[in-house]
Amino acid sequence: MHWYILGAGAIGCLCAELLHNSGAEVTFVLRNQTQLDSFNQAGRQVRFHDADTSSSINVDASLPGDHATINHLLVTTKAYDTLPALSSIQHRLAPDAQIVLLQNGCGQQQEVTRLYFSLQVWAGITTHGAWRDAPFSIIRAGKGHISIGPMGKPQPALPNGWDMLTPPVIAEPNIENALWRKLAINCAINPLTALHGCRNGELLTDPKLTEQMLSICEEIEQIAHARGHKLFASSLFHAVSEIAQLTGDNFSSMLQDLRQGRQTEIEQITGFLCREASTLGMQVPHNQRLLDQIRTLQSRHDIKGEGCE
Ligand code: KPL
Repeated sequence: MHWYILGAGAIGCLCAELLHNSGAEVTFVLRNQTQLDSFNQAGRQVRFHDADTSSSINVDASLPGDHATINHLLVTTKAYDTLPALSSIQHRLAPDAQIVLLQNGCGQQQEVTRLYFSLQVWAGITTHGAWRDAPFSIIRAGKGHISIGPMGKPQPALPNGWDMLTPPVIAEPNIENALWRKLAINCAINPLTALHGCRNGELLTDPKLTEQMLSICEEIEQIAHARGHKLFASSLFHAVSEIAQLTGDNFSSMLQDLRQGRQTEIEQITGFLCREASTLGMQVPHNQRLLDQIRTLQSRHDIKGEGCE
């Protein structure tokens, strides 16, 4: 089995390791020659570290303009890069290629399923914690799991070879619901922490932020319910508080993006929620305010957004 990976960030690299360890051949599709040069400088290796261990794997790399046919593709780019990245390799995709989208946010999965209707598409979420301290060098920040499920037409529960991964990948028959759960958590934590420049845990220790988080959660829950998604056994606020506690020392991915001058995934997170609300004719003023504030912050720093709506 040969898996290509678009997106060599922390999650792309972690998945490269899982696939490599399962016996699959793994090739990154890197963005451009500069990224390929940096990969060559890293010895065409990906390195992994945690407090006590370090390891490395060797993987191949190609560029979008190459010609080898792609039958199996994992996409771990930022959510907003999905369509441009896929279109850069469209000429290489086999007509019935298998694609796994493992990213934050919502909307892009449905778009890919609609636009690339001949392909077999799975979407997924992961709770693995990892971050990149240098190109192709990953710090493990907590073991988690990956859940994958088919999008659109009837397909096998997992793509080829993904039943061989360790730890086992969870086959999630209702992946849309899982995507909504992850979206709800990201909507509640990411923009607030990004705006206030705080760690996830501070959402629980600052009463003003906790109150804001509660209002945000109530709006998300109303939209999810209107869309037919029951999110958690407890309230969303309760579930989010647990995650904010568990990841208390972390800076959310949105805050990290802002600090590093990168575009955030706000349009695929809170933007998606606000678009859903508008389609349903419902109001989400607290979430809309967060969306506007992050857009303003991005434009102040001259970070390009998608300008949805
Ligand atoms: O997924 C996350 C993110 O930062 O994107 C959470 C769960 C909020 C942890 O930081």
